[in-house]
Amino acid sequence: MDLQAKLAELKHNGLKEIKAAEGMDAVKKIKVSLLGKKGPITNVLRGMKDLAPEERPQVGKMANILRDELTKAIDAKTKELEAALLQQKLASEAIDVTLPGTQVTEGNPHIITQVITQIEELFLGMGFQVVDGPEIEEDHYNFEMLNLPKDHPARDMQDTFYITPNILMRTQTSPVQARTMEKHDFTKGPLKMISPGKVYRRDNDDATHSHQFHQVEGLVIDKHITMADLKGTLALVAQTVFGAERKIRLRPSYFPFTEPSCEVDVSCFKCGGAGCAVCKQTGWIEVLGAGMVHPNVLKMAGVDPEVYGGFAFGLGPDRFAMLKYGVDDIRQFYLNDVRFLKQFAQKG
Ligand code: 2NL
Repeated sequence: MDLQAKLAELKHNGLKEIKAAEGMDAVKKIKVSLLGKKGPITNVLRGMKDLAPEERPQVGKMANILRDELTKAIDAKTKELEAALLQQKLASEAIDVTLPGTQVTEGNPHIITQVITQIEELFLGMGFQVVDGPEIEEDHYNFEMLNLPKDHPARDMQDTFYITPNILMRTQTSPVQARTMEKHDFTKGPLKMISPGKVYRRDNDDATHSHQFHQVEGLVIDKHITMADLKGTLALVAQTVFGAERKIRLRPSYFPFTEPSCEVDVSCFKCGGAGCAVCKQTGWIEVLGAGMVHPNVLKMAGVDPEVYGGFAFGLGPDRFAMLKYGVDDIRQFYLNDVRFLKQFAQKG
């Protein structure tokens, strides 16, 4: 067979082989076998020395053309296979956006947090500041500055977690108010604040007692503050939490840090005041304690009781939440049982 016929056959078979190749590896093998150093084209080019000199350019040209043709065919096949592989990959990795998503469990604010937030928003709207403070307190701020000296019998009313003789877990959030009052510059204007937070008592836990619970205390100090300011403010608290129709009434009481002091009842949100099981047939529910700031408390914070006066109150968000949502055991708030907590998820 002459060389030209051999080259034609090489072309025919080579193209056929390339066309039939079934994968990248096969193409690579074919490339080596056809175009490599030991391949037939190299062989032809090597055999040129045996040809007559006039034949050489012609055969050389044909061999080069054939090599280019086969190279092109291999490149085209490679591209074709790559495209097919990419299609395969895209198909296998495709995301079906119509499939339902994985359900993510959503949390909700704790019911106590919800009550506190509601009260905070009311007071922020009236220009009060919301102030935080330490839960581990000094005896001085927790008791002394609130008119409860070391030998005061009222200290027995509050069994306290002591850390050292002078450091304790705060039993109320009033120390935050004492700290703020002490720092306040009254030449710049009145002090209007609330201090929400967690407080601690040495108590045995039962349905109505918890060694940890919450308090929101409020304090206003200015010239010419009266008990009418107190009553108006607390009526808004009662109406915000228990409903716009609520009324409040004040009964005389005693706290060491206020004088006069009072306990505050809200008209029953269940029966509207007619008498039912919730209000024990009285029409009223006790919800907080309050009073006019004791002159000793003002003095100890460096405020002149001859010029300034104010009102203060303390309320329990735990008690508010129990009343409002009919929770009969305060311990529910601290068990973190999701089945309990998620009942209070706000919809939307
Ligand atoms: C309650 C109700 C109350 C206060 C807290 C207070 C704070 C300062 C000055 C005066 Cl800095 N008073 N707080 C006042 C009255 C009641 O809490 O049942 N407490 C045992």
